[in-house]
Amino acid sequence: MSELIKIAPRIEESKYQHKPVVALESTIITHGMPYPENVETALEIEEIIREIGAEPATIAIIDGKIKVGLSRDEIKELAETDQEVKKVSRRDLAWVTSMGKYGATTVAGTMAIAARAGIKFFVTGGIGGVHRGGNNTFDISADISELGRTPVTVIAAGAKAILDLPLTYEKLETEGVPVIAYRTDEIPAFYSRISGIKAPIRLDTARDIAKLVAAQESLEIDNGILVTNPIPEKDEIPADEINPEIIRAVKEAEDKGISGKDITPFLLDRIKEITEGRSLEANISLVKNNARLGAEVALAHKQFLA
Ligand code: PSU
Ligand code: MN
Repeated sequence: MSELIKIAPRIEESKYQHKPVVALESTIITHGMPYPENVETALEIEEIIREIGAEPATIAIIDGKIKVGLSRDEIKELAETDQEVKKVSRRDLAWVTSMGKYGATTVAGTMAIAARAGIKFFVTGGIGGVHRGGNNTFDISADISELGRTPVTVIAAGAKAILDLPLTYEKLETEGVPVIAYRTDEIPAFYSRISGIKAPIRLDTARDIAKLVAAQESLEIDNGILVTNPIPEKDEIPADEINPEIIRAVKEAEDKGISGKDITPFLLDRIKEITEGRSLEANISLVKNNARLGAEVALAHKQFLA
């Protein structure tokens, strides 16, 4: 493996002992949530994964080295450093490592590294997708093409509601990505449990999801799988409440000329302000919920290993 990738000894040890490892991204820490909720949440989701019996591996770039399995101190360092921390997608990996900079990996960036480190499961909040108006701007997250090319199973609360969800799921279909909805007939929409989009595949147990992952492996279909897990009911923001706020934030981004990789962090932050923190609470709740399911699936997958 590349000398630019440093795998923590506890992760190597877990792999050696066939203990399941669950990857975690770091853009959600540096660009997705404010301080100190970002650090608290990052550490809490690691705990949730450990309690279920899997090993968490948060991935980020520190001083030009890609670290798989950050320590608690490194997670704090990433959130607290005075250095600029780049948002790192697949295209940025070579640049940020070669310049010796700090970087937080997105879903696409994390998947690319997880696959190289032999990690098969990855938990996040929501994936990127086709932005609203993306049919004109071509702003389609690299998360989509990564799912189309890298064999990692991503557990998320769906694509983020700030996106054009129907177009996002069309693209995922084109990329050949199995999209599973957990215990629901509709794909969830991040802050809310429903999207109006019928789930292509509904599965009701972690075991059935793990079995699908094993079948995909057996067939050597080497692209990603997306598991969508609805936010817990008590923390849901119903679609008709959050949608007008999203439309407002998208309009503001347009007026300010914000585009490219800055748009997702801008929208998440504005929606948090507009909803007076309610969207942040929802985001924290859904990531924890995904951590639980992701660890359960990773554990269940063990029984299907040849
Ligand atoms: N999900 C969250 N918060 C986030 C993100 C996802 O709950 O901050 C990040 C992920 O890292 C995702 C990225 O990969 O936003 C998508 O950005 P873009 O649309 O620029 O590809
Ligand atoms: Mn983009």
